[in-house]
This record gives sequence, structure tokens and C-alpha cells, in this order.
Amino acid sequence: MAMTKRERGLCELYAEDPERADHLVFGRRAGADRRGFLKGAGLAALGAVVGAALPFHRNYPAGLIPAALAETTEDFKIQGKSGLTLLNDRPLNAETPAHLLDDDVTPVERHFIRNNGIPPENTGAEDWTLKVDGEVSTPLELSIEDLQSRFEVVSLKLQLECGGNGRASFNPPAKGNQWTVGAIANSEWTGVRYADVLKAAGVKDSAVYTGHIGADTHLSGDPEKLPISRGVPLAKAMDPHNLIAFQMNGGPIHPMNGAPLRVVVPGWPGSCSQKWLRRIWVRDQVHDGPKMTGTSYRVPSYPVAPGEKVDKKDFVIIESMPVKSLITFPETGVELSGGAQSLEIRGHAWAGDRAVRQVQVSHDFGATWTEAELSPVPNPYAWQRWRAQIELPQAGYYEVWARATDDQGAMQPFAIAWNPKGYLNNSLHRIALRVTA
Ligand SMILES: Nc1nc2c(c(=O)[nH]1)N[C@H]1C(S)=C(S)[C@@H](COP(=O)(O)O)O[C@H]1N2
Ligand SMILES: [Mo]
Repeated sequence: MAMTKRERGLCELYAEDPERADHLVFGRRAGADRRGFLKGAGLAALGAVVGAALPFHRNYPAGLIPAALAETTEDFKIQGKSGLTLLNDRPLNAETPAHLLDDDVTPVERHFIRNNGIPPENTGAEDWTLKVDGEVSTPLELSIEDLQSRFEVVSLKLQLECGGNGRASFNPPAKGNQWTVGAIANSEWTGVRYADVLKAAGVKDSAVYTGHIGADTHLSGDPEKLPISRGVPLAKAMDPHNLIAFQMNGGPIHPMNGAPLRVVVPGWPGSCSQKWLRRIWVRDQVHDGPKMTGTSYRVPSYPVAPGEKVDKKDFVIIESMPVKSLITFPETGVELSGGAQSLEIRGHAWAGDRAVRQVQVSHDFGATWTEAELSPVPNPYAWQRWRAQIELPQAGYYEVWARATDDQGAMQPFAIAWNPKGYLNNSLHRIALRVTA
């Protein structure tokens, strides 16, 4: 099923020629001030487009697509999931609208799905086995019961984000699933520490990387081909927060999220977290399974211009994901009555291998920022709740923007650092609000 999305055309219009796009959408005069200064017919047209007057219109940047126009709501039904937006049905890919990610722990039915191939039909736990081999002194073959009895069982809230989350906003567009903001989740995973299992197998000095093999099959139907097989460097593999998980939120893992056994390597691209896990192959070289090589889950090693051609040899493997935040309340597009008012904004923030230091919110197109209150993290690698109170001075159209800063001072940018495959978009999240008198 191919989905045509409304904002695609708008994004392309803006990609080609932002000034002309402003002119077409708002009637803003060509040659008018680049830094937003809408007046006369332009301002009236922008107001008509977003359905309200713009109290902070003077700050509205030129060439910016209003958040009110970049919304999609396309529900699809899959057993045990609700409210997700379908991006592709073969392989199945579905994301979660931001307002449905408001819970501290993401409910199973709202955890996004990112499949590269065809999920296995049999996901029963009874006869499932995990093999650990390669550069180890004692290769292992373990049932799920073996894992539970031989190793300490732990539960952690862990954020899992697809490396391509945010791809839909790339200009020029990048091929692949057009994730907007919802390929992120923070469920509670129960399992054994990945590191404990490696230690039990006895990692040899020759080991440098792990490789994961799952039970899903290639779209082509070729049984010799794996849809995806990625891994992590040994040092990351040994982090005690990586799990080999057999439960999700205290119950069974959803079949589309990797039942009955999966890896969860938080903070790195979701693709490191193999679902339907059958084998961990400890390697004496960087793992070279499907989607480890070429341009998959890789970015240029230096900044590139939008649309620039990049030599394959200049791509490097993505490791930690960058600092990011999401506004989960209110829902974008919400209409509030009563004119001037105070409003709570809330969401989550996370920062890959790093910690979140600060979250700020703006409701005047970035002219001023309000500090959000940040809740303590329940365990490392969980996302963090933040809340901010904003004052809306009058009826009109507002955008609320949120940006997080990590513990090394890296801040979410306003613009996207473009790369050919559309990875790592951590530009700030924007929502639209309308206030009526
Ligand atoms: N076996 C297997 N594991 C996989 C994938 C896959 O297609 N097959 N997709 C990966 C990718 S790209 C991501 S982002 C995460 C998504 O996990 P989820 O579908 O549970 O949200 O799973 C990863 N693990
Ligand atoms: Mo992914």
C-alpha cells in the first residue's frame, strides 16, 4: 500500500524554492524581508491557512512550513496495536503520533514497528533457542528458560529510536520510510544483561564486534538472505543496560516487536536491537551483515550540503543517537477556547549515550525560551519527563517548540543536518495550537 502524504508536496514545494513557496502559500511578496515579517495580504493569508491570527507573526521565519500543515493522522489496525500511523505495509512500518507517546512507559500497543523483512510465524517461547558463538571460548545454546535460570533477570525502561526517525522532513527528500517524529518508544523491558551472556560464553581477545541474527525472512523469499543483521562494538556490547529481553511492560513482547526474544541496545539506532533473536555471533572484525555496510545506518564523516553526492567510502556507522525531545501534550492542532491563558506543555527528552541537562520551550517562534522542569531519570537510557508552563497572551495561532540540551552542551538544532539517507534528524519538535476568544 503506497501512502500519499499531504505534507510531502508541501515539503517539496519548500525544498525547491522557499520564497516562491511562501508566496504561493501566504501571498508574501517576493523580495520581502527574509527574517519573518509578514504584513498586509501575506499575514492575512497565513492566518487563513492556519485558521487563526498569529500573535507572534513578527518572529515567523521565512520559508518555514507551518506545523499546522504538517500533520497526518492515518490510523491502521493491527492486533494489539492502536493509533499508529502506517507508513508501509510490506515490510510493516508504523509510527506513533506524538500525543499518543505521553505515558512515561510506552504501552505495548503504542510502540512503533519497524520491520525490514517478514516476521517469523512461530514466535512461541517454548522451543526458542539462542546461540552464542564466534570469538568465544564456550559457545552457548540457551533456551529462554536457561536464560532466566542462569542469569540475573532485570527490568529497565529503555528508549529505542529508529535511526531514520524524522526523515520525512528532509529536503531534498531521502528515500526510505517517511518517519515524522514517532519512531521512538520507551517501554519497560525485562530480560538478562547482554553482557552477562557474553561473559558466560567467554569473549576471546580477538573479539571486536557482535553480530545479531533474527528469525525474520527476506522480502524476496530467498531463505539464504537475511533482511537485516547488525551488531555493536564490544565495548558498547558490554554496557550493563543492554538487554536480551523476553518481556515488554511486564507481559509478553508483541509479535511485531520481536517476540519471544530480542536485543535492546538503548541509545544507539534501533537497528542495533535485533528482534526475534536467534544468534549472537561474536566477530573478530566489524560485523558485515546486511544493513551494516554501504550507506545503511551510516552518515558522511563530515558535514555535507543538502543534496550533495557523497562517496561511499566516506560513510561511517552511526553510534550514539543525538539529543532529542518530543512534545506529547497537548496534541498538535488542538483548539483552546477562552483567550489569554496559561498552559502546561509536556513531553520527554533523551540523549543517546549521554544524559539530558536541560529542556526549553518557545511559543513565539524561538524569540524567547521558557525553562522546563525535568524529572529525574528512572534508570540510565530511559527517556525523561519534562513539563513547562507557557502564557498565551491572546487568541490566535501559536507554535510550541521544544529543544533539549545534553550534558556535553549539544543542543537540538532548528535546522536539519542533511545527510543522503535521512538519518539522525534531531531538529526541535514543533506543534500547532489555536486559541479562540
Ligand atoms: N530481526 C529484526 N530485528 C530488527 C529489525 C528487523 O527488521 N528485523 N528492525 C530494526 C530496526 S531498523 C529498528 S528501528 C528496531 C525497531 O524495533 P520495533 O519494531 O520493536 O519498534 O528493530 C530493529 N530490529
Ligand atoms: Mo530503524
